[in-house]
Amino acid sequence: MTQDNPVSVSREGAVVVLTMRSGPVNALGSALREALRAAFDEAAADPAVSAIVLTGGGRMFSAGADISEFGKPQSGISLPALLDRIESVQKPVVAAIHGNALGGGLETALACHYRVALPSAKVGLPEVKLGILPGAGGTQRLPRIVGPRKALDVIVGGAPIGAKPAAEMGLIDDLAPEDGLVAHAVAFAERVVAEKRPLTRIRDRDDRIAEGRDDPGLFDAFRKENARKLRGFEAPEACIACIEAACRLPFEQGLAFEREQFGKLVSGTQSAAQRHVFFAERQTAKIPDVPEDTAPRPIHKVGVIGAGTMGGGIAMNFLNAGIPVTIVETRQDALDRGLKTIRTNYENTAKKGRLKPEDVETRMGLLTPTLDLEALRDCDLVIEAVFEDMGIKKEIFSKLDRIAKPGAILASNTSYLDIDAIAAMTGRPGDVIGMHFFSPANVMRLLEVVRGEKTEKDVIATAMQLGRKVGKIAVLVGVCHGFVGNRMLAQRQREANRLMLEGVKPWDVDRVIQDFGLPMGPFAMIDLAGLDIGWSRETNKSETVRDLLCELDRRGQKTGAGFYDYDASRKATPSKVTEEIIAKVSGRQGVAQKPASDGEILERCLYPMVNEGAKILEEGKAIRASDIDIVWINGYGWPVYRGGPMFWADTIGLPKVLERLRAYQAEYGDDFKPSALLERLAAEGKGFRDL
Ligand code: 3H9
Repeated sequence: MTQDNPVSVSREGAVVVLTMRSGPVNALGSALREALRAAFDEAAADPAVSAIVLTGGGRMFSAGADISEFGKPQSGISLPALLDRIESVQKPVVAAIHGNALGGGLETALACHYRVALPSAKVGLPEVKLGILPGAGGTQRLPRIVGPRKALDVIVGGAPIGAKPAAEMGLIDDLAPEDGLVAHAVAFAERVVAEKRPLTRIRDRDDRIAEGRDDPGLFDAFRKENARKLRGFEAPEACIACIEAACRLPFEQGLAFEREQFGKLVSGTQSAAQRHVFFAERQTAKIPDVPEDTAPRPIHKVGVIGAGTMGGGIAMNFLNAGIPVTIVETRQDALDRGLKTIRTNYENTAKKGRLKPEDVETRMGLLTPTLDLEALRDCDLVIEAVFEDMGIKKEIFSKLDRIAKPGAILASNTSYLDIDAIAAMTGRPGDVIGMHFFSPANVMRLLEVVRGEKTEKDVIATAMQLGRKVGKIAVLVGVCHGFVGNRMLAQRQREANRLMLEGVKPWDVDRVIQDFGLPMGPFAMIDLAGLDIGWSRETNKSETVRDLLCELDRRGQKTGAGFYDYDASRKATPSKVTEEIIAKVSGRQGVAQKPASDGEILERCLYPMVNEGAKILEEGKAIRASDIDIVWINGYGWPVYRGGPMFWADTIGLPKVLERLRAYQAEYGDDFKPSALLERLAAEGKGFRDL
């Protein structure tokens, strides 16, 4: 075998050990598949070989099919055909699993006759998260070994499971000591040979799938239970149908059904979108002018200024990761309230069984509350999270400049304001950065890291890595009003408002946006956030619908009414009062009343966002279009199966988006003026994907 062979072969007595060695995750690309076929053929034909152990080199067994090959013409043996070959070998084949066996990786292990794993290993079928289903027999073999009920959880849920619970389910035959996987698997194989155990092929089992035949209602019950979570996605239903087929059809027919469903999904838009998101998430970590080996600054202690909703949520991220936090407030009652909220959050998590009761105390023990800004002296990172007032922020940063130790990173959680102006209040603008968390900050995955004009590269590297460490997806953005997410959101909110004044009901706008797949529409979102953000009776002249609603104390969900009326369980119903106010305001402003179709509502709300995204790219405020997609998916709940606004625009075709923007520009003016980048890409027949 040549040195480049992605399968290395060694012998332990009469047992052959085949080790996959391909890239960081042993993705089962064509070269690896071909090499495996050759190695299995050779070992099967060699009379001196009594059994075969298949294992992975490097960090894991295998992360599955090579996702980057989807959508391209297939070369070499297909994965299902390879697995057929492995399963039909007339000698025991034992998979030895460490790290991960995911997707096609686990399917490969399921085609082996036995599976041995390290207790630390994880196995799973996460294909559904890529908009596909396990297409190499996973939907047919897994139910035959764990039963359809558990198979539904594993395949439709997509979350990996630890080797120990997998062993309890019968998915893993034996657990090996952490330091001796291959030796253990070889001994296991030798035992199987010595005991002359018959070859066990999962395809031949049907005891576990009887459960699905006896109780076919279990599938509909599962559909019902998960309807809300699965809304809009195509792959989960196909997964369920395949598991149903596994219970109903002979193995080969079930496989054929799976193959057909897989083919439909893999060539569809949803899967393309979800695969785009997979790679886009990983791209966010790559910053062209900040080398990957840039040494981050050590962060052992974090300071948070402000114990309100944002400050408390931000602090929790670090406490969860075991990093001590000093939290500062100006008043004792505010500090007490903030601490109480954090504790209640932890206690509620513990009540749900997702946190051990003793961990509540461990985490609270890492938190130091204080009214004294000077207490931030020994922090490596300080995050300011007070309300959005430039004057106050400037004052805080000039104080921090005096207090913080040299080299400490000074961050602002501002969601709109100019980081450069804030940095200019210090004698160390290179240490200043934006870290914009999204509410609730302990839950939402997005972190916009805002790079100022003078921010040092190691400060950027630190913020990005720390974000990942606390479980966020960090996206680097530039300084501009609202950064990437809120800057684009403002476009949608403006157009939603215009539609409303033209007589389209807020609930109709919300319905269209929700049907598109976002968790809520623009008006429901304002009701949730509170209509009175930035409003005060004294300063507002009562001209907008929002002002008038606030004056009636309709300030959103928290007051039981906003654009909608809310009952005690916060269920929203359309409001006559709101309708009257809208009619009054639009009459006063002389806005022509005009109905809009659902299609028009969608275009008018979302195309200006795409256009703004293009401007953001033009101005270099985001590194790549896919970063914008990640912001919208993780910060605002953009449906992952639509791949983010920029990917979505590509699926529509930029010439069409451009044509509609021009039409709306002719009617409504330059709010719809297409960006130069959009014009150029459309003219060149390109998409954002080509940038
Ligand atoms: C499947 O199996 C279909 C079959 O059922 C049917 C076929 C017919 N392919 O995530 P990381 C890259 S579908 C290609 O940073 P970690 C990744 O992009 C597959 N590339 O590492 C990255 O590249 P770069 C079902 C892949 O340690 C590098 O490897 N399987 C694949 O944080 C390192 O990855 C899955 O959905 C792949 N399958 O996490 C599992 N996987 O360095 C997908 C990774 O250029 N993978 N790459 O940025 C994962 O969830 C994580 O990679 C894993 C490791 C947890 C394994």
